[in-house]
Amino acid sequence: MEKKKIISKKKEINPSDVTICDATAQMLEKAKRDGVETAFDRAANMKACPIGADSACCKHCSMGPCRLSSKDPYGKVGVCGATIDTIMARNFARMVASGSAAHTDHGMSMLDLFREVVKGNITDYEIKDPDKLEEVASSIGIEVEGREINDIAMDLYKELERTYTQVEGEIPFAKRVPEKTLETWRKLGIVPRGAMREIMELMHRTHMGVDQDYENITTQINRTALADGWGGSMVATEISDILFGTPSPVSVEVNMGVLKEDHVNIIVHGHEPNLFESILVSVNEPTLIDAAKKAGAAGINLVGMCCSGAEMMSRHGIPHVGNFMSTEAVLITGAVDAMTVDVQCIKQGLAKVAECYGTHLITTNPRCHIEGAQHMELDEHNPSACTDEIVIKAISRFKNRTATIEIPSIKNIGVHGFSHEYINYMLGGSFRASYTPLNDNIINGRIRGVAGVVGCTNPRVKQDWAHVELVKELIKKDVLVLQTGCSQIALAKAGLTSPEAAILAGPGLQEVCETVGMPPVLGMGSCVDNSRILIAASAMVREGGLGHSIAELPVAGAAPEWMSEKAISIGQYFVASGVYTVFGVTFPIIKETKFHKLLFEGLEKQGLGKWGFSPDPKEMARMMIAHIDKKRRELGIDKARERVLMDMADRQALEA
Ligand code: NFS
Ligand code: SF4
Repeated sequence: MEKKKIISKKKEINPSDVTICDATAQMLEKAKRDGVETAFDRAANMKACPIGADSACCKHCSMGPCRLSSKDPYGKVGVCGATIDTIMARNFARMVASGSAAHTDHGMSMLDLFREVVKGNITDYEIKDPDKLEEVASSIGIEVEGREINDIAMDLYKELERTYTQVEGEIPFAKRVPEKTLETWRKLGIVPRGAMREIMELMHRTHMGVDQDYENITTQINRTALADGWGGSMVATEISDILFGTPSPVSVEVNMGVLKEDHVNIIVHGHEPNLFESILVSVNEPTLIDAAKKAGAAGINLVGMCCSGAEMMSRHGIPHVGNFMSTEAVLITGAVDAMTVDVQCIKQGLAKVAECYGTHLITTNPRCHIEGAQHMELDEHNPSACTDEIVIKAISRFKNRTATIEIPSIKNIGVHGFSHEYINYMLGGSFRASYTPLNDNIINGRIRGVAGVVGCTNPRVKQDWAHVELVKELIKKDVLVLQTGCSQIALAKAGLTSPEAAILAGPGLQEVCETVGMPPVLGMGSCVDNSRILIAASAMVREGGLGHSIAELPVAGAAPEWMSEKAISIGQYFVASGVYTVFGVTFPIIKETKFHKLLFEGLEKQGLGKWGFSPDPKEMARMMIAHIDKKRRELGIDKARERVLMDMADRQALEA
């Protein structure tokens, strides 16, 4: 019998269907001509596993793997007897453990660097922001008055090390948590000890045959997530500010048009700012600039990508070339001479694309090698050995460029770098820096509430679309938006990070933006910088008038195009901190199960926040605004808003 040959035809993508980023779409067209494949193509040809998407399978032991049914979740249990709630909670827990591990390990690398700088063993970096050092130190009870910077720094190091190693008792930054929120955590037993201990315990408890009560697993999920948000992530942000400077607003160019055909183009993509800081020194080295010119280049052009790019644009105004779903696309320009990557969100697919265009793809961190990429390790004791070499490689590729070059001529200018310190200063003025004006504007109703919109882009969603639609809707309804990471870049490309974008805001928010001269969307940096949002929220509580815990504030969070385990950990620490947090794309839990009800309703009853889900950004905005309005009602400030809006309508009618 003759077998019929089945030729599976590859699905072709239509670039304008998969992204609203015109530069990325242009590059996907070029990719077709060049015969190059990207994650967009692979997503179209890889059907997501429906059982995995619902988290209805377990492979924690070899009696399985066990598959349960999403249609009839309580119809079956695993070979060991594990129920659907146990299986989903364990899977979710491990996402949190991994995400929390990524952020805390990043934070620990920054802290290692800080220790060696303070001890004098590393001399290429220094304490750039002693004010921030003192502020962080005194926030956790370290005496700063009349003391040497180095002594304060050493004490700070010793304290912050506990964020990781603390065996019993609370991590240092628990001192920054609003009292009532902390009380709730203490009652629930979720104040984190050191991250190493929390992550270890969560991995232990989710091993086959240990914790088989989804409620009890969730307790440790919360504790581990909080060790990320108020632990590792916060350490990463604060130490990076101390070493490299606290951001303040700066005008920056974003998008692929920041590449320059006549320059040696170097992209830094990743998460840890130390390599980026050092390569910034290398590209300004006169001998290397000379070498570039000798090779026929007009100069060296250093640009950032993804999260470390978001930090560098906030701190130094370095141009930013794009977010997560543009990392392959940018190589297709043919104009990138070298791309360095360190850790996190680095697609293995980059190696293939880089090879097609002769771009040097260089890994620099011992934790992340990629088959097919060159590994050049960064040693902080002698960083220029690595970063100079990267520049030299890029120059040699420039000299021998063979790829056809096409750079989308799109650049968007916006203002970025709103640290919580700056928001304090900006709204309060230099004489009386405080959050009072923000709280006042919320209480009087000009600003309806505050939303954090953050997180990845994902080829399962039209790139940037959900971010942009959601944020437009929020600001239109007078919600001030705080942003980080890939989401911030999506809005920057859509032009919403410029002060002129205030005209897209509702009348109340518009008035505040125009008075202060700020955009309606405030970019705060990378994903670890979500900790800045936690601090801003705590400052709002302390300022008074908006309740006593984060859970009482008229705020909400969202990650409309999330993809990583880190995003789940972030979502969970916002929820545990008291924030209603809405995710898009898909949610890895079956609806109408007990575990789902706990995350989406139960946690709020315990005094924490809760999860929400919708793949539709308009619906997401509606859910967030409904929550904000509910909080306003509970605070008794709902009437003020009606009055202020009426006033404004009257004034506009008069002016007309
Ligand atoms: Ni954060 Fe997602 Fe990655 Fe940064 Fe971008 S994808 S969770 S935003 S680069 S970490
Ligand atoms: Fe199956 Fe239980 Fe083993 Fe998981 S732990 S694979 S549910 S037998």
